[in-house]
Amino acid sequence: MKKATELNKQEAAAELEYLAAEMAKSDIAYYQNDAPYLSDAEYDRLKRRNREIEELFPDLIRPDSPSRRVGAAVKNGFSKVNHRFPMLSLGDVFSIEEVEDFILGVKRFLNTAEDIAFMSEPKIDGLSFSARYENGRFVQGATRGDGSTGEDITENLKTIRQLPLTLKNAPQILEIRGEVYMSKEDFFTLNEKYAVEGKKTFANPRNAAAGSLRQLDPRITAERKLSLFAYTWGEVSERVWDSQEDFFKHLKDWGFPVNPNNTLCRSIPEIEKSFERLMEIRASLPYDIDGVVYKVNSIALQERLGFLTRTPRWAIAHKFPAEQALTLIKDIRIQVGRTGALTPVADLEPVNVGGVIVSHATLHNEDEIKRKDIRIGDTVIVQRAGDVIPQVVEVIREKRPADSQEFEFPHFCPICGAHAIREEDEAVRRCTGGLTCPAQAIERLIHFVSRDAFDIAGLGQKIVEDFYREGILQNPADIFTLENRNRGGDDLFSAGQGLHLERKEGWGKKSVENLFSAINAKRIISLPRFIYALGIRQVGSATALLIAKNYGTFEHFMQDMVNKETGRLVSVDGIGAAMATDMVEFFQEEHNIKIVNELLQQITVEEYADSVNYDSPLAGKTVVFTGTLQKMTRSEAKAKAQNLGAKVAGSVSKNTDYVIQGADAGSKAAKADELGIEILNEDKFLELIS
Ligand code: 0OW
Repeated sequence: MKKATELNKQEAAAELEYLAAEMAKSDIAYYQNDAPYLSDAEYDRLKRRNREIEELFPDLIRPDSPSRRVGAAVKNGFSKVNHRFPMLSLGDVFSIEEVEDFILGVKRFLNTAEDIAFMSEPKIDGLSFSARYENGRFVQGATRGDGSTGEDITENLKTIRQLPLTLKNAPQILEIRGEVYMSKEDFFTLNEKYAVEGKKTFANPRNAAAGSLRQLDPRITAERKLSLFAYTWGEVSERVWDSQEDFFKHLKDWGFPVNPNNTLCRSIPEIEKSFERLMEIRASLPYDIDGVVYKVNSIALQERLGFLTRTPRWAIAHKFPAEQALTLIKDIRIQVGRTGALTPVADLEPVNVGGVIVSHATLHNEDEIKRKDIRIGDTVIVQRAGDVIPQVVEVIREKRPADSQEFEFPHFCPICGAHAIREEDEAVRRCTGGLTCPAQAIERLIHFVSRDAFDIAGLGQKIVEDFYREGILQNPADIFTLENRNRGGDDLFSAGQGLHLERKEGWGKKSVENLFSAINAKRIISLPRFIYALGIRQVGSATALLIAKNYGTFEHFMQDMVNKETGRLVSVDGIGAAMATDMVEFFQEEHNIKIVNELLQQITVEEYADSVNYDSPLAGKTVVFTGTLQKMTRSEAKAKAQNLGAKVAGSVSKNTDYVIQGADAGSKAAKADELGIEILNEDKFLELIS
């Protein structure tokens, strides 16, 4: 074998091509069939030879070279990636009956009685990723984030040997999605190493994988052993597969690891069998799974079924039963949330539940405590289902100490002392202190900076509590004036009064600067996030998304709320009258308006990109369907109308705008005639929505 220094350019290029092919072959053999084609020593020898030649001929470095896998460290924070197609989540079910309901729902939506094939896939408990390839080369990697926007982890994904850097015979644009995970063995080894080094260990493989993938320095990611399975796609210039099963074949041809337990099921018994089998082998699998994902196999049917707000209608996650354990209740505390709700929490004797140490469990509310008669000193069964917070299932009466007392639920707020009252129809007891209650103000601030809201790194619970108690942060608007106030404002005379955080205990110039740059990085925010961040009662991130979709801008939304205009709001499927009342009430409070207006001075709330296109002839209209449609089912038609901003009503009334009449129309058409409401036949409807 010639020395690298003796090679000419042509020989070097040829040998680099050979080395890349050998190492890629070895990667695929190792990861797909668990049959290493080369020993680690031989693989490392090829890698070394490859690096030697590349150092002599840097312009010959190939895109699929292993030396491309470890890049430079990212500076401060990841840049954002907007997903062309949202990275969806999955609805959860916990029993085979619910799976049957799901399948019935699919059949009903498609108005078919024939059996539908489903792909059954182990639900890998890791971190979702997206890998974008252009002209067969890996160009960008991203995390799921909030489903619409993720973090750019291109450099980190490259360090995972199982991720092909180049693809043969792939569509010009191809986005592959899947799950990055850390195997149980690699997790155990890493934690052992960290324990010996006195470093913080990870609670479970998923946290270890997430922590490793979201490292700013890819060299650290490279040290952690990460793996991946591919299981779906995002943007694709030409979809060359027509089923999930066919897609898995393409994935394997391209060199992606595909889970060997994926199974095509043609009936409910087969689905049930696949679930039982995965439950049996779960403990012996080299990676964590927390359930089974069932997907309609045919892509054509998937496209007809479409999506709900955040989840597909054609897939469901069947979660494994929760893990349980016995332990002791040492104390019962009352937490006060940002809406003033008093939530009882049990402090437990720490116990291992399904591999995770649990030391707190929620007791939900006072009715739950009474119903289960839970007392301090009781021995109880606790259970943990996935990442849901642990809960107390029941008390073991025989182990109750003789002197145990019933728990008295307080009628005053333990934080501010204000009276805590229960509305007659509510299970929850709320503090009446409002924003003067520190707990609510603090919880509101913590919610405001949390991951699905402003996601301000560096403003964690402890800092928010400190800054609140010291009067540095009283409400969300104060976050964005912090830097200015730290300096002492712009006008000279107040300069002396600056906060000078850098002089505070535990702070320095650098950490204060990092905090300000983290805050400044979030002065532009998406509309759903901003609405969610306000912490309006009952408005979670899914509802915030619906509002964004239907209002397009914050001003539109706020205007209607201030004017108590709830027409558009209640016309949105998924927003009820009670929710609308809470939203209107929020904007009737002067204090909230003041904070919102101060915030809008400091930040920019983006217009919602794909809000309901208001030029669609159905936007804001109320439609009623009657009779049988020929070209699609009633459910498909309803979903299409809703996606165009229409409200679909069940019966004809004076505020119906259109009646869409299929074959054999009934009384609704007659009523429409009577009220002079426009009647469209199916073709006219299709014309309108195309
Ligand atoms: N965790 C998984 C898994 C899977 C996507 C496609 C459309 C919606 C879900 O193993 N095997 N298949 C999918 O299919 N998703 C999965 O995980 C998702 C990602 C985010 C939430 C779920 O964990």
